[in-house]
Amino acid sequence: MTVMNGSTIVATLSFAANENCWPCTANSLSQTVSLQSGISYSLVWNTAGTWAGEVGVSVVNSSGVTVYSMGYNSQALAGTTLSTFAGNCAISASIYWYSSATSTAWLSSSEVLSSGTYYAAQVINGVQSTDLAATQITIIPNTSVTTPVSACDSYSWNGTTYSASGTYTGTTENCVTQLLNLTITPSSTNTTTASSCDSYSWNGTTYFASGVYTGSTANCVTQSLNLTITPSSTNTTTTSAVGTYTWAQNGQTYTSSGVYTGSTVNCLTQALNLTIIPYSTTLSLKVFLDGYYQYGSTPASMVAARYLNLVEAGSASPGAVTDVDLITVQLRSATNTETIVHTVTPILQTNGNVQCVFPPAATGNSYYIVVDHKGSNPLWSANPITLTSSSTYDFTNNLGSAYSDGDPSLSPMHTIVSGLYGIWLGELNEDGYLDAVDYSDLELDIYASGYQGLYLLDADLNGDTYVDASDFAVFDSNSNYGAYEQRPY
Ligand SMILES: [Ca+2]
Ligand SMILES: [Ca+2]
Repeated sequence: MTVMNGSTIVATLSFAANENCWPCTANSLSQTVSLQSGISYSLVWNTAGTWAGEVGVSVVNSSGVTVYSMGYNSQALAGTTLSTFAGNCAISASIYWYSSATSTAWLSSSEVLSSGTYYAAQVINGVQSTDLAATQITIIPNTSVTTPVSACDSYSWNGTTYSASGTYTGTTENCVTQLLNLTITPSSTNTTTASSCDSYSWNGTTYFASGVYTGSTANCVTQSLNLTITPSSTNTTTTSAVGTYTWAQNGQTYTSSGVYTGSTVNCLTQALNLTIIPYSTTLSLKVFLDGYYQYGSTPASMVAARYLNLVEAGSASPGAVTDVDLITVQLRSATNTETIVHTVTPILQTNGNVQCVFPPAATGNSYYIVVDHKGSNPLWSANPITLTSSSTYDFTNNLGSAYSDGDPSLSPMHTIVSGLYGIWLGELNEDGYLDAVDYSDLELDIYASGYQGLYLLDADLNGDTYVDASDFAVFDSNSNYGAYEQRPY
């Protein structure tokens, strides 16, 4: 057999003749043929011999791979090209490392290299290059980069979810290993309980209703607000007191009227609507005007003269149906009767009562009580009276209650009916005497009443709103007595 490159015999495969065996496996010939890469070769069986099954062929490449096989009993193929091969065998390259340029033994593949110069040779198909390449080896120590991470409950890294704190190892690239220093913190809630009136501000938000509100989360702790809102309300206590008032709610003492605010508990504010009644000296008088007496009344009563006049005059606020008229009550010094210490102008009531309120300084002092009406002489108390904070004085049931200068011909008060005494009415010109001189004033009022429609006239001596002949009857009777002001000096 020959290995041909075209028509050129590259190699001749020969075998010893006359081998008489069957099969002759014990007499196999193995022959290596070197081929040039990049060129095709043909294996040619030139001439057959005597025996039908005289030869078998196996072609094995340098890598040990059988690339052609022909069994025995193939004599018919004699004289033919058995196979064509390409010389470009598969390259199997590797690097051998040497510790020096002159070393003949390469280093074991398990040799641990250190930084320095090594020499490398390439081996292809078992053929080593003749040159050794000096190669600078730099050993890079393994390093790691640790990434600290804090997470709530769990953390995913490189496709893995971690739920516990710890240090985890990730990939290594270029001698750098990634490490994860993981801190896992369980999520939790920090609840703040608050109660407020009307509204509550929390973390910049104002809430107006009760409820549970969620705030910000930091370090795996979520803030929560359990809020109770109560509407504000006020409980007002209304009361009055004389002089001062001490509010038990707060222990404070007040001396003037007003609305005061006390403490607030559970959104309920206490308030005090206080009326302070000033300290005073009260004198409860009883006095009658003779002309106004309603004959036969029981108990004795007077005409509501001022009220009736105001009603007749069309006043929208005529006062009370028990109002008789305004009178003047003076407190005069007991030692100097010309000195008027206090004066009030109360409204006389139909039953004769009249409330006089003097300043508190009047209490404890002694005064003459002087009562005057627009149609009468002043009526003096018989003696100075020492006032208390609440005094009474009755002119109506006792003649001796009025001052008398001792004139036996003139009683200081008019006996209206038995046991009932009153002020003489009819002194109209303010000269101190109730007499005929006053008649001209009466006539003027009769004219004013009848022709001018005027009311509240001084000469309405019986309180029926008009000044006419019926008032003259009172005047005529009283003027005959010649009443005058009886007073001490
Ligand atoms: Ca007079
Ligand atoms: Ca009258």
